[in-house]
Amino acid sequence: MRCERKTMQLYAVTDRTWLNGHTLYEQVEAALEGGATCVQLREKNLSEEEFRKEAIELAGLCRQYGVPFIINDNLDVALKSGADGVHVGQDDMRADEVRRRVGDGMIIGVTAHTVEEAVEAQKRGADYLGAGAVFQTGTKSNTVALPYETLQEICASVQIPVVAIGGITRSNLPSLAGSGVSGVAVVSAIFATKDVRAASEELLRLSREMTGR
Ligand code: 3NM
Repeated sequence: MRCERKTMQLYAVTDRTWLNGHTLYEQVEAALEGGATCVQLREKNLSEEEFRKEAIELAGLCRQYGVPFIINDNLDVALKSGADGVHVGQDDMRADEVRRRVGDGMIIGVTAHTVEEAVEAQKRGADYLGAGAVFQTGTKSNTVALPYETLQEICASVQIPVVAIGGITRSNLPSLAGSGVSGVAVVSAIFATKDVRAASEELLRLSREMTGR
């Protein structure tokens, strides 16, 4: 398996909205120090050149910590930066097309909102699924609200790990217990905090309790 369940335990997804005077590199390093088990670089407004430069730096950082580094959506950047994988949404390229482009070694993550999308993504070669939005979030617009039961059904319908995303905080994280998710993917509950390292430590502890690992 290209993606182990424990890799999904605390998946930190970047967002430069909340840099708070720090660089993204510093923030990601703090998240890694706090125990993030996977990092995704999610950039919606950078030029290709800046995106690639940032990706190369962060790929090196994550390698030092032995943590997989995933690029959101941009295959070229993923391939040119030495990233470990790429994450695509339902409106992006299909997993089998991505696989043809990136080869066998890379992790492919796919966002799924329904059982059908989940099963299809697994069939097409996805290594893990992101399922959300499990709670209301202001971080991403147009998210689809995913009831707990649907999350449970998605987890039961595939063999690959499923990571929950969307609006996850330290207070609502425990309520994901029993859903079958392998962990949580988090943007603001890590990066919008003053102490990114402490937030990651706390979320990792809660995520482990939630999955019983
Ligand atoms: N994808 P926060 S929700 C990037 O539902 C992303 O697919 C989502 O940010 C989905 O942890 C989301 O701050 C944003 O709520 C998650």
